Order: sequence, then structure tokens, then C-alpha cells
Amino acid sequence: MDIQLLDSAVEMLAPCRRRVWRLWSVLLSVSAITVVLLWRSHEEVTTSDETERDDWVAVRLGRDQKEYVDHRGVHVVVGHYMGEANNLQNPPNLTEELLNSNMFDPRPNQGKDGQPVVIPSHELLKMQQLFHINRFNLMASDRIPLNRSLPDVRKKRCQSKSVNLTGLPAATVIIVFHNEAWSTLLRTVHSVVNRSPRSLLQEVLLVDDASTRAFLKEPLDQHVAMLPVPTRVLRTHERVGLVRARLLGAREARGQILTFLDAHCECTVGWLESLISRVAEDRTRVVCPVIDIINDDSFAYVRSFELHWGAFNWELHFRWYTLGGGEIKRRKQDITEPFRTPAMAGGLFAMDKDYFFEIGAYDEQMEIWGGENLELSFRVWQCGGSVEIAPCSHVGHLFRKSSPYTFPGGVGEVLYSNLARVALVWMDDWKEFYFKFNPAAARLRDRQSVRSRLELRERLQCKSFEWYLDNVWPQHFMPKDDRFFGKIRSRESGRCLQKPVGKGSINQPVGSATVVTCTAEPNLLQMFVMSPSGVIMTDESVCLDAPERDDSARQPKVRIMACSGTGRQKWSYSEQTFALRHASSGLCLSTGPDEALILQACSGHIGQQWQLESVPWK
Ligand SMILES: [Mn+2]
Repeated sequence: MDIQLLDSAVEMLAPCRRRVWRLWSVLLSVSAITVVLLWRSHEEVTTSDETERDDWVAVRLGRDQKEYVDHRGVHVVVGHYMGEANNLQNPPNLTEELLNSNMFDPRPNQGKDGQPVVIPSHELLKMQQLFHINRFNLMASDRIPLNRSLPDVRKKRCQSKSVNLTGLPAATVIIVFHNEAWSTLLRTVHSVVNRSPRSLLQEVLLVDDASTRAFLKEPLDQHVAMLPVPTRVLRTHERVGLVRARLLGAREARGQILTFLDAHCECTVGWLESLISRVAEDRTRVVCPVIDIINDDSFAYVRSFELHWGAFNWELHFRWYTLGGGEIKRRKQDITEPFRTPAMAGGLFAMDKDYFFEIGAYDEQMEIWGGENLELSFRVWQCGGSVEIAPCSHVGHLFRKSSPYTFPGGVGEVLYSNLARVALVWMDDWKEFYFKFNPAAARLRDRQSVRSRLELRERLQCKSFEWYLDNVWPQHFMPKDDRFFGKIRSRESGRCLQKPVGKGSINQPVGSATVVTCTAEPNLLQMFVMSPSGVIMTDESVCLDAPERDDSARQPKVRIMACSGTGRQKWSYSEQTFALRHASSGLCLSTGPDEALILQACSGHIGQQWQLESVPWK
């Protein structure tokens, strides 16, 4: 409000005094920018000092970066479903006229080389209002040219490794959108056109899923007609959702390779050849790029980590977790080699067109968005294909903190129906585990007709979900018949081990291991899995750990931390003495002075006695 008043005061001043004001504001902005830049470069230095691994370190680590990346574990939420679809606390005055106007206003150097855009202070109010339209900084996006430059964020070995393009099949790039901003949509398209070898790019297909914005109609058709690569806009007559819109694009595609992108991406050099060459070698590979981060406030391009793969938690929400041990070892031999991933984020991947249809394309009964990435991941793996991440292919994706989309029928209903379908078709016994602990999905279970998908699974003679867990994701933290699943209760106090509620990042709960009052109803917070190799773990890939060295602290504290596959997270349990012994130190899990747990020399004392109470999970 103050800024607006100041602005109108300036307008009333005489021309010469206005010039003085302008000069002052220019000087002020310049110094503000300098301070920001100095602060940023300082932060970059301090952050990179804190880590030994350069793998996930961002090119430019902004303040917001912490929300996405940390030392280990899960840090990026690729799904948009975490946001309540229409949770506008102070709905700004967004008129139809404003929504339908294209405010694209490029300034030559804004966002250059992936740099952040700085909005001058007198425009902040307008900026905040516009933010609500797409849930990202539309004003910043609209100032960046469609062909902005980006850094080559690939590893040096990727940059020097040349891909032989001769004989490689060409791709149709399919981009589905619904009321996307002009600048983000077309920057996606221009980055594809500018940074793909022409011989590998057959065409671009834009699928408009019933957008209502005026500028996405005629003006879009006219713009794409001028592009040097054949580009078509396909339009659905009514809102059909991501899955059916992608299917429409896939059926129309003329290229041999389907490459799906979200409508707010930016491709970097080398992105396409690294994907296509893998599919050309083996048509059953589904290949994903490394997904970098376009900051939703500043539009800075931030390099993401390469040492994570995709998986899911007990609620079937997609997550990034630290790569499994075997893959890390294999990767050390050649960091440019693609690595397998249990699941894909879903927005960005390439696969052979014929293979896509042979293995059942998409489940057309899935509505709008969500769960289709797990469905495709399970199906590809269980039916003989593979899903992998190509580290030499980097594509930036605009991550938002909430979803701008409307979900007809409500976000929960749509998502849980889709996930119920995934569970019913692909997860065998583990569907019971999912429904047991996710009542919102269980309520929708009987409404799903999945016969045709089960027939598909039969026809393709796909493997079991147990095979998938054992072979594709051996580090998983799901319950299984060969392992304990249930509560860990102190025989001294009768209390139960509970997962911390404090979160080290968006998703992964880390903190002290504590015991609290046991709940009567099965409660996921108090459920733990103990694998045959002695790892005590729970949802979100966190494990019982004792990071303090035995000699430095007399009574090392026990913590719950990201599972690492190291010996420090191994325990053994004795049904005779009820002791939980920490393998690497030989000490025993003991109740401490308060709720927290510690390690102590094993004495058989009642404070070291634990009851492992199995809970049926299917
Ligand atoms: Mn997206």
C-alpha cells in the first residue's frame, strides 16, 4: 500500500523533480541488486563448503533452494497435489480481462544464462497479484525472452562425450497444457526448438486441454506457425485431464520416439540426444532426464542433484530418495551412464512410440492428474521394460508450492481414485496394505472398474509386485512376509517407538528416536519394519540410526535419519533377552532419562527390553 501511495505522489511532482526521483530510485535499485548479488555469491561459497559431494550442488544456490535440496534423502516434491487446489486465502482481484491478457514483455538481458529476475520494489504489489494466476511469478517470467540462454549444467564428461546422431530415430515432443502462461509455455517450446538437434526433432505437439485464456487460441496458432520445426496445436473439446490429453498427442505423433514434457520446462543443451540414444539401443527403456529447478519466484535455473532416484512412500506419493547402494557403485565407474529408477516423476520422459502402445499406453480411466506416473513405472518394470534416468540430460522444470489447477470433483477424490486403480491393478498383496492405512483411497476402492487393465497385465504376462520390490527396489521400506512389521514397545514403560514429527526437509521426518504412548488403532507413525539384514526403517525411507561415535559420547543418542544402507543402521534383535543391539557399536537400545533413546552397554536391564509386536498388514 505504501508503495502505491509513493508512486502516485511521484506522479504529481513537477517533471524536473520527477527526474531527480527517478535517478534516486535507479540508484536505490542498483545498490539493492548489488547487495543481493553479494549476498548470493557469499551464500554459494558457504554452502558448497558444507558438502563433500558436488553432485547435487546447484549452480546458483538461492535461499529457496533449501526447500528442494539437502544433503540426503527426499527433497523435491514433483507432484503438485500437495497444494489445496483452490486455497486462496486472500483472493486477489483477478478479472476476466486480466486473466485473458497476455502480459509478455521481454527485456533482452532478463533471466540471461538462467540468472534470477529481480523485480523493482515499486512493482512488487502488482507482482504479488499476478503471482496468483499461475502460482508462480508471472511478472518475472513475462520479462524473460522466449529464447533465453541457459548454462550447460552437465558434468564435464557428459559435455565431452559426443553422441553419434546418425541413424537415431526422431522424436515428437508432446506438451499438454491447461491455461498455461504464454511465456512459460512458449519458453518450453523455444528451448526444445533451440536445443534439440534438428535431425532428432520430428515435430512438436501442443495439446490444449480446454484452456479458456484468449491468448492460447488464435495467437498461439499464429505464433507456432512461424517456428522452424513443424508444430501443431491439438485441442480437446472439454477438459479431459493429463492422461487422456497425452494419449491424444501420442496417437497423433509422427515421430518414432514420444517425448513428454510439462508446459513449464526449459531444456538445456544435450537433453534430447541423451534420451533418444538410450531408447534407440533398447526400445523397452523409458528414459527420464535429470529434472533441474526453475525457481517459481525468480525463474533462476538451478541445477539439481544427480544422486537420487524416484520411488514412493506408504501413501503412494512420489518421492526422491538417495540412490540404492548397488546403483551408486555402478555409477562410480562412469558417471555419464544412465541409472535405473524404481519410479519416475512422470512429467518428463522419452519412450518408443510402438512400445508405449504395446504395453498399454495409459490407463484411460485415470482422471486429470496424479498416480499415472506410478502406474506407468510399475507397468514398465513388471512387464519387462525398465525406467532410467540419463544424467547427461538436464531439463529445468518450474516447481510450484501449490497447484493452480482446478480439479473437477476435488483434488482428493481424483488423486485417490487414480491411486486406488494403481494399487488394484499392480500391487497384489500390497494393495491391502495401502487401503488398510489410507482410508480415503479405500472408500473409492469398490467404485473402480479395472478389469481391462487386469486383462492387460495378464496378456503381457507381467511379473508380480513382490518381484518388483525385490529386484527393482531392494532398499524399499514396505512390509513383507520375510520381515517384521509392527510396533516396537518398551517393556519398561509400555510406550512405543514413534517416528519424529519434525521434518528435516519437506518430506523426510528426522530427529531423535523417542517413545510415546502407544495408540490403540494401528498408526503409521508407530509402525516400523525390520528387514532380515537388521535395518529398522519406516515410511519415507528413514531408519533407526546412531550417528554419534561411541567414544565421544558416553551415551550416544539414537536418531531417526535418512536410510543410508550403511552398517551404522544395522541392529539385531534377541527374542530371548528382548535386546535390540546396535551392530557396529555392540551397544544396546535403551530408554534414556526422558523420552529420548540412547545406546548403552548391554546389561539385560528392563530399560533395554523391547517387544516387537507384529501388526497384520494385508
Ligand atoms: Mn509441472
